[in-house]
Amino acid sequence: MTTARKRAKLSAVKSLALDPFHSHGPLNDGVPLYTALPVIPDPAELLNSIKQLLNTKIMTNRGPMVQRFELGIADYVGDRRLEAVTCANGTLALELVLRGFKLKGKVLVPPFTFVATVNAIVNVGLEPVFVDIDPETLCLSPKAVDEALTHEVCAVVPVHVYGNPCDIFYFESLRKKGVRVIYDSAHAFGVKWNGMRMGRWGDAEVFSFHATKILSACEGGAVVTANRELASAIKNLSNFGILNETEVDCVGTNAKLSEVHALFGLHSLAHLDEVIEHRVSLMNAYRELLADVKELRPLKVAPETELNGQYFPVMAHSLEFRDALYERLKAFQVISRRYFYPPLHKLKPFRDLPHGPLPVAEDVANRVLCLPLHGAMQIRHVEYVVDCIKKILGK
Ligand code: T4K
Repeated sequence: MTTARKRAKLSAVKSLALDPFHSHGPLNDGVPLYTALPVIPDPAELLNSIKQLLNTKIMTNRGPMVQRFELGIADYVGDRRLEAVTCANGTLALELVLRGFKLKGKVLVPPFTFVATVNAIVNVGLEPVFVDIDPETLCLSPKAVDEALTHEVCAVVPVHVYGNPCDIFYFESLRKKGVRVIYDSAHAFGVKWNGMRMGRWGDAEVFSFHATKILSACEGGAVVTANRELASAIKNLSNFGILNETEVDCVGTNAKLSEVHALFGLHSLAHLDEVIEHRVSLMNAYRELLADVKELRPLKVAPETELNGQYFPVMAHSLEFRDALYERLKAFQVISRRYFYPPLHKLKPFRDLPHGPLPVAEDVANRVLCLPLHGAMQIRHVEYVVDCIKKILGK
């Protein structure tokens, strides 16, 4: 190896070791406060389980860990009718639901969501139609959905944005009209609505277990449904469409979750209630401390909703103000995120899709800011962020 290459390799290793992305020490270490940080289960317990798993030599193909994780997910959601099927990630899980229903035509979807929601629709050959959101819930607006419904619409993909539930009553009524309702519940694992956990609504709900999600498998996702036929179709599609050694049922893909990811997920699930409790306490601290900061308005939460503390969004009064705050917070090592800006209909791959007026989604995307909220934070970190905001605002 040449000296220059050796030096380059060494500096790459050093920068990895110093990368604050991979550590979350106290603020006085100069480590930035990120909006999200993975929830890591107890490393000693996890490593011990991984050792045992390695001895079994069963690494994938719907092994015992995947099956235990699926039972654990369905059990946590808490409705005996439900089955959970895991996938390699939430995006693939959504794609497989759409494929499992053999849908054709248009799918109504909000433009105020993560790009994965609409990627999944396009990837399976369906036609997304952006529909505006409600200014209070930030989820799909029932009125706008009603206006966009035509005989070509085969499904709707409402997103529980930041874990805030969509108008469940409205979407349940839509199913009776023959429209498939598939919730993108990527942010909503563990959220309760009227005392019931998300996962039981619509034709299916799709969760993400990405590293930054409240329930993490590093990467992973799941479909939760009471429709056994759909569950079985998804298992088949995610395993190449294989029926048995000599028969293939359909053109499938490989969307299986590995045993190691499932094991990580099981360890995370065991501590989920504590994680939610802690994050909700941080969320409440933000609400209290920001009460006199009139320039930023936290999201309204309906009395029937118990959030999981996945994100803490605030609304500013203008794009200019939001962006200035976002930039200036960086100087204090506070890395907030503008989830979801720009709205999807402004992004290159989707710009030319036909859609009606989307004033609420545009306005919200222009003004929203997600403040740091993750399990490694303590109340003092919330106080720090709010102090920084007050300093910037000259309070
Ligand atoms: N539907 C919705 C509504 C979604 O929000 C998502 C995913 C999906 C569907 C699709 O689910 P998956 O296919 O992902 O299962 C992140 C996540 O990658 C993405 O999963 C998530 N939504 C989205 C809202 O956020 P980015 O591009 O913002 O991630 P990134 O890499 O900037 O990470 C955010 C912060 O997290 C960083 O500042 C530091 C921290 N981080 C991140 C990773 C990956 C860590 O500390 N360690 C890590 O390993 O998308």
